[in-house]
Amino acid sequence: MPIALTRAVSRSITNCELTHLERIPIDLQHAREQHRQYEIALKSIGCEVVSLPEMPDLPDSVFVEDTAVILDEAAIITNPGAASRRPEIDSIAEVLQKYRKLIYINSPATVDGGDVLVVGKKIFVGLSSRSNIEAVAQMQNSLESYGYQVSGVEVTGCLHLKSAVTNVAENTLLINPNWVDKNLFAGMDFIEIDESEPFAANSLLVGEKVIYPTGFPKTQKILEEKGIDLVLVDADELAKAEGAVTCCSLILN
Ligand code: CIR
Repeated sequence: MPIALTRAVSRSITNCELTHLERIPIDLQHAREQHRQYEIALKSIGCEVVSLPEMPDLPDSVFVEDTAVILDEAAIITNPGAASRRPEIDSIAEVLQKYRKLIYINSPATVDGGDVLVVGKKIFVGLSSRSNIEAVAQMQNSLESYGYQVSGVEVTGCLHLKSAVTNVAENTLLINPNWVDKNLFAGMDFIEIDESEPFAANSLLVGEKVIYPTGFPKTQKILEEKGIDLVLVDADELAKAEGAVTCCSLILN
């Protein structure tokens, strides 16, 4: 049974980091209800949900994805690109050390988990405002012995690489080709988002099911027509904090 680590929405979420979005009010109760539904969706697809307590003073702490990268052999504890998010990592490391050997990323390297796309033994790191080439080098160094190949990829127009591209099935990527170049992922199959829904590329694959937001009906239809098995969740309240469905969990297979 996969384990999904989540963390309760912080009461200070309204002070979250924002890069590409204007700040608009976030309804805490609504965000918490949608987060609860997300946890229910994770359980419905067979995950054991380990729900960590709220961190009242860390606005973005619900977005646990950014604090770690889970591999079969180890967990990378990131050094988040936004200084406000670095205090999130210690408590995640404390939990993850029960399940995995830990590998730490150290300054000047910075990386957010949202920038790290793992496809088999290939690891793509978005070179974004949060993640840099030093992190690519540190990850390559630490993971070479496990057979991983780590590369940095340019990403534009969005916060993280996984805003632009995620796995939706074995060897198949859901992608916004305006934000990341398809040619970087040689040998993969692609499903392109509907162009009118630029934020539609973030989906969470667990086993053969995909947790997917209700806000992108055109891309949803494209996915359904391709036979992707979707579990739909409302995620528009946390989207105001620039978070999406991958961001709210760490999955340990
Ligand atoms: C941030 O800017 O760090 C948060 N407001 C949003 C993080 C979303 N995380 C993700 O896409 N992995």
